[in-house]
Amino acid sequence: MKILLQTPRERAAEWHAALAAAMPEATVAVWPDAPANPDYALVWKPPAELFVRARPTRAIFNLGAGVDGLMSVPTLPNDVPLIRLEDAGMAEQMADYVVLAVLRAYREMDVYAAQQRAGLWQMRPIIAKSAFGVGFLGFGVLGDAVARLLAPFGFPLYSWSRTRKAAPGVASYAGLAELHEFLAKARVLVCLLPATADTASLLDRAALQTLPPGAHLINVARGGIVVDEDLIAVLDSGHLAGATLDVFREEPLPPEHPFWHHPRIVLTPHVSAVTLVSDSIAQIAAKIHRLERGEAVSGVVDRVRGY
Ligand code: NDP
Ligand code: OXD
Repeated sequence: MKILLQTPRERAAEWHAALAAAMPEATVAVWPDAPANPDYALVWKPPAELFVRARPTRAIFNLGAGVDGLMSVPTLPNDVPLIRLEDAGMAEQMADYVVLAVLRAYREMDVYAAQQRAGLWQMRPIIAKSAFGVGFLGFGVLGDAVARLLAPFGFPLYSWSRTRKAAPGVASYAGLAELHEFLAKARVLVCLLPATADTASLLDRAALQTLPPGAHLINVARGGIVVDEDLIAVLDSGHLAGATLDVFREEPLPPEHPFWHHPRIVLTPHVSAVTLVSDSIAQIAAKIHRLERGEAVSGVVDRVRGY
């Protein structure tokens, strides 16, 4: 079996070693080496040239949960299944990150930090948890896992997805017709949607203004879901209390971007859930073995929906 591996260059040796150990029966080529017809390709944001030189015959594995960086490659073969990572150690990281951000918003830690810098000793009234709903915009593998970790803290939980969900303790909203009703409940909005044609710029001024006054946005999905200027306008107007941003339209975030120094924005460099090599390879190797036995696998991307 021939496998083509393409990863960020600095981690190629680590990926190669893990794959070779998990699949000793395979011959692994590391991009830019490229066998013409590998059985499988494991890729992350591949260059267009890759699929010109090497056309996988059995499946293409995306070394991440979001497939936007793969779906946008113009040479992507349309007759081979695309399979994405599902959790693979990312859900726990994402849950830690989001729970921290929700609690920081609820306990107004950024307000206290500003008061500290101003030498101000001033108590703020406690906020009733019943008035502090947390809404998950996107409730798939990661949204569901984050909600489970957040549940014991006692905030009302809401989800919005394409199809209706039945997670215990989480009120489900589905489809565009229910989006604004959902947004009005979310004192904290956690964005965990994939980047698709349908979700591009979904969080514009109208959507952000539908959030309750004092709301907080946590975007850990993709930057293109948020309209940057609209977010800044809604923060500056005081309608939104803050935003925690891990993802951006352009990454790295350009030095001149106003997000960097906005007093109500906390940002991190796309680290809320990093791809773990050993978990990811274990998941992919298990799926390859299933495919080789003629069995179905989960995580196959629906190309029409885009995720
Ligand atoms: P899933 O595919 O499991 O979940 C996606 C969710 O979004 C589903 O609930 C889906 O609804 C919903 N959705 C998609 N399109 C629409 C739409 N048009 N309208 C309403 N709901 C929609 O993905 P994951 O949970 O695994 O990952 C989510 C995203 O997180 C990834 O696509 C990626 O972009 C991002 N990510 C970011 C990371 C980081 O480090 N910042 C790390 C990993 C992922 P339904 O369930 O009904 O299909
Ligand atoms: C992913 C990511 O989609 O790292 O997995 O953003």
